[in-house]
Amino acid sequence: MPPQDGATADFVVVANRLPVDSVTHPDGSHEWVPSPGGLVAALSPVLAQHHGCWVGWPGTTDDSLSLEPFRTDSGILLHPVSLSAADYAEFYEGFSNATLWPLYHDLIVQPIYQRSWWSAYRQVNLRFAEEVAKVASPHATVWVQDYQLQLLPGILRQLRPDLRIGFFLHIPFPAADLFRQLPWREEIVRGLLGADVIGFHLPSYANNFLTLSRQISGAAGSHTGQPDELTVYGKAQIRKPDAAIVAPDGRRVQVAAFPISIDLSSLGHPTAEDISAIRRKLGNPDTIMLGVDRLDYTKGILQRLQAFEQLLEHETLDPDQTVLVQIATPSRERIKQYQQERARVEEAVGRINGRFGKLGQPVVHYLHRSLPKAELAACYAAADIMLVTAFKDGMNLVAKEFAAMHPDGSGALVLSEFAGAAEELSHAHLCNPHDLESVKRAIFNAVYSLSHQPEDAGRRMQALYQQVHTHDVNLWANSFLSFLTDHSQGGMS
Ligand code: GDG
Repeated sequence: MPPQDGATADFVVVANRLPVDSVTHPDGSHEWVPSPGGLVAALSPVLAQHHGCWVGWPGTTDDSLSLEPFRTDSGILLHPVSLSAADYAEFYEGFSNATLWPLYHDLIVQPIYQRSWWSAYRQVNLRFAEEVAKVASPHATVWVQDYQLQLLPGILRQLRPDLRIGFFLHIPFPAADLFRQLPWREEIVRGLLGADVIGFHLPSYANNFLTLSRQISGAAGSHTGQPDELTVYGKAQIRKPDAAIVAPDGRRVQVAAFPISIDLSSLGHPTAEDISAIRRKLGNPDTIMLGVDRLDYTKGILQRLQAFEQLLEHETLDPDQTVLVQIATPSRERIKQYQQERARVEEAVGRINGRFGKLGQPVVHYLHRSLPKAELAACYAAADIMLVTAFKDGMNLVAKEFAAMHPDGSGALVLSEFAGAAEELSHAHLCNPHDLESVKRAIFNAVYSLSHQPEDAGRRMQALYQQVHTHDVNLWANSFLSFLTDHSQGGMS
């Protein structure tokens, strides 16, 4: 039962991270500063309307900091869950990011299966569930986010059967044959089946989950509907029957696809002067290429650099007239594979600049840090060609952000077929990142279309812009929440 004291909420979002950053001032005082991302922007109206609460870890293992719940200026209750340094190492870096992340991204690196990490994952999921159970009003709607919290729906269903529970996975869901490697596969599937609705970016991920839950005995009962009848909400307007699974407790669990998108209004509005300032700083080359990624082995940064290097080597690209800006945001830096990836990327950047740069004129501008939002927006707007070459990516918001910053049809997008975004952004220059020739061909085609087929290039970019303009993150959030309302018993009205 919910507690009788303290603030409770009709709508609760649960994510690994709270949307805040910890800031310690020079005088030693401390405050939490909101860090609004697309998800917060999309959910803020619903959170504000329903006196909503966001439950999550505030991003620090410093246990001297106050972890009391607090309200943002817009009235959203932020409810911190603490993680110790050991939780961070085992639950976050271990099970979430060295077991599940590589397994769900098709084994680009080998997942590590370690029992102590699994135990930490269970304990942290339990702790999150207990916090949600405290803050959720009777019959509240709870929306659980992502792979770090897959056991939470099942635990919460037992603690609070009155709740309406939705789950959304932000990363791909792998083929059943890969997932079945996981020693704790039944527990994860059962955890997810605690939800009323399980949402994925793409129908193919949803189908993988349906196939898996059919194969794992004891995890799920019978199925209704055909996976190939899945509707993509927020994309198709027609509602076909969806696939549902009958959970072991007899509830029907709906499985559907909701492709996430971006908040166009919060992207920033660089001026013509901002854009020319960036082009000037880069030496006013004919072509600016741009990569923006967390430094993650799934993103294909090294392959993109290799393709760029070979195009310079074969004189397809002119090093005096082309630059590549690679922004690589630091990520999961204590995990070995991330350290290896960084070393390889930085070695390639050094080599390419050593081979093709001149004094004061590098061909690759590499930043290993996070840029302020306004500067990132100006980079998107200044870039001619965006390079997104992920080996596997749930969606990839960077591709959509680039398209959103080119409403006039300027620029071109090179996009991996293995990024979820490729389904909607089919007017991009698609490539297979596992095949260097394919990446080179897509980059060449993008350069060629800008210089020799401007009308075709303009038509492509305008189609990309239209897609993201008409399918934003609000459509995603509203589609999920109204589907959840239609397919469950309890929850807010
Ligand atoms: C996961 C899934 C799925 C990047 N550098 C800077 C910066 N960013 C922002 C981008 C973009 C976000 O980070 C990255 O989002 P992605 O979608 O590209 O990738 P993941 O972080 O892997 O996200 C992914 C997503 O969840 C949502 O469901 O699309 O597939 O892996 O918004 O703009 N922002 C700032 N400075 C930077 O230097 N300010």
